[in-house]
Amino acid sequence: HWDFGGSTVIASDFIRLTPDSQSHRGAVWCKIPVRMRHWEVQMHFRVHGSSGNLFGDGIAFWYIDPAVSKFNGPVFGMQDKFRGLGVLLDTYSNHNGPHSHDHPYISAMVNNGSLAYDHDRDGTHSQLDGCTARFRNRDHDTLLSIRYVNNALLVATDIENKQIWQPCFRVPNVKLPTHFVFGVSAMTGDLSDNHDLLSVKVYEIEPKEPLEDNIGVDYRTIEPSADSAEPPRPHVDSQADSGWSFLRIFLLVLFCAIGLVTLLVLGLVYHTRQQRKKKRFY
Ligand SMILES: [Ca+2]
Repeated sequence: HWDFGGSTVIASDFIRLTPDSQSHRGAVWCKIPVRMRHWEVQMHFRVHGSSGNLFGDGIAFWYIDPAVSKFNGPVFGMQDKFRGLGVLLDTYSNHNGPHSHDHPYISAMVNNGSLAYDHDRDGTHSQLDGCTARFRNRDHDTLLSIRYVNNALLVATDIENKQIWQPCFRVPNVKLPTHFVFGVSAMTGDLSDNHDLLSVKVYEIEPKEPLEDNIGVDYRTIEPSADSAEPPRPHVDSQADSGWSFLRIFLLVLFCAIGLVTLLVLGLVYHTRQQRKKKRFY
């Protein structure tokens, strides 16, 4: 029922999505669409590496539309502008702005296919909510729970070896259709880590008080959407970036000017030679 791709290696008792080396993307995904309206996924994973403070990029859980979303891309191994839900376990802090938080950081993103994930800002513009969770290089089991019940998304961790689910965040009003697929992917870039998956357990949840669903609604056709917990803020390039952009524009203009002058000079030389040739003929 499961398929895999990229750098994924299947071992006897776990799946290695990426090895602890640069520029790898790996993924596993379930080929069977999820028919359940309310579910919980418990993911037993392990992120570990030899380096002390330089490691990345992270591992992610997905519930996505397999028709338009592909497991080979820059968002922790998923292509950008996916359709569905991503729960992103980001180990490396690319973002050093006023909205920086400690890493590893777990966040959720819901996308209808139109949003781009901003890797350089750790997705802080598009996340619904998030929490810091120190799951890396632990000697005991590390688990993640993703619950989607009554249109609410609840993400919890069990990473302190206490066998207790610690809530990470809860987001209400998350609209997701049925018949998407579950998947897990991971990515390394300049920095790396082993990203291992030990098990994925899927449970159907019977809500005590289910939502009053409209009769006749086709849950396959619901458009993925969610209310963001993050206050909207403009996307501003950092000073270093704008400085580089200015330098690039300046160089581009300079090269264009040099190119134009060279063309003019060559044109003039050619024109003068042609004139001389004509003079010789007559
Ligand atoms: Ca990051």
